[in-house]
Amino acid sequence: SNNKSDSRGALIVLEGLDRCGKTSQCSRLLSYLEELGHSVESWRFPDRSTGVGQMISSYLTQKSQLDDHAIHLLFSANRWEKRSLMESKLRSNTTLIVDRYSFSGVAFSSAKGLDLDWCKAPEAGLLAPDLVVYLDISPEKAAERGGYGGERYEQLEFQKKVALSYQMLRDDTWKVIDATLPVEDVEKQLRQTVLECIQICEKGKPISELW
Ligand code: FDM
Repeated sequence: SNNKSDSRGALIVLEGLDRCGKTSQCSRLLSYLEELGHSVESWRFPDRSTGVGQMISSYLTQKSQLDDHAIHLLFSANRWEKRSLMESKLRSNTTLIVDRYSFSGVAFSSAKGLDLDWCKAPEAGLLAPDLVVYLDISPEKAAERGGYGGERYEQLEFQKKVALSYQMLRDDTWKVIDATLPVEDVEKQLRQTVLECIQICEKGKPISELW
């Protein structure tokens, strides 16, 4: 329907390997949408500010060890604890730009060898993104950009496995952007597809759930 009360914000997710440029594109996109007068917020997962998020952060910075399944479920719990806030933001017409989501959860854990379906299961029932943008870069090129910060997963061999996992998850609803293009070109493509997505959500596209 075109009822104005059905209008809602869009759930936009950016995914990609470490050093693909996601985080800077998220902040550029945020400023752009704000300038256009949209109500918009920038989120990221893991959200390290919560109790669960602090456990995740300590794991990523190698201050603690956890079983692969256990950390997987913590990443998922970290999304579940934000689910209701996420839904109310969308329903009150705020667009969310999210740096990593369930696809990171599945890609990183399955890259360790965990079963893909097992990895997907705890994500079922979380809000489905209206748009997933994959910033595409090879693990080798990403590593050349330097600045791997020494967190647990920031190693070329592991990133190669993550890239393969992302390939399995990708479907034709994802918007793939070549992340090796100049920043402004990536930004331009991103803006266009995001504006289209926001328009569809404004027209009352129903909220749906994974998977
Ligand atoms: N990561 C991120 C996961 O392993 N599972 C998840 O569910 C999410 C959201 O955490 F290496 C990994 C991906 C990355 C690390 O992410 C921290 P940021 O974007 O560097 O904070």
